[in-house]
Amino acid sequence: MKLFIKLIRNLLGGLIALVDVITRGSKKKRPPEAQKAVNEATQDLALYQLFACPFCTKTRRAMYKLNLPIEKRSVAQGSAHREELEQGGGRVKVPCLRIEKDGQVEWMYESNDIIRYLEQRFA
Ligand SMILES: N[C@@H](CCC(=O)N[C@@H](CS)C(=O)NCC(=O)O)C(=O)O
Repeated sequence: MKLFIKLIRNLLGGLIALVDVITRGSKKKRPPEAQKAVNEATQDLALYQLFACPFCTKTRRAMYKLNLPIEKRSVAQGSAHREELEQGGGRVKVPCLRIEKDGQVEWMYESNDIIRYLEQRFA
């Protein structure tokens, strides 16, 4: 039964991710120099996520819309990124944005907080 629920959840999550890709539309356009600066700034960010997680889809959609090439790190079972997230952030919950600034690392959980942070910094 548990396995069946997991399967349905993953199927629904995958469907939401697919609909997102089909309907996401266009990215934010910036002059080349501005986009270059944004690309550089996003190198200090990484999104820990799962493909079929609807909260991750929502966050990836915001990243796409804002044209942010943030590295996505899957925390699938057994992956090294899952370990990193657990050790660094304290729990395996996604999405989680890893923010590195002046040698300090912050782990930001909650899709709404992540989206707000990205919009305030890059919109
Ligand atoms: N309120 C959170 C919900 C995130 C959430 O429930 N993520 C699920 C995957 S879809 C998860 O990681 N669950 C594991 C847990 O909560 O420990 C958000 O908006 O980011």
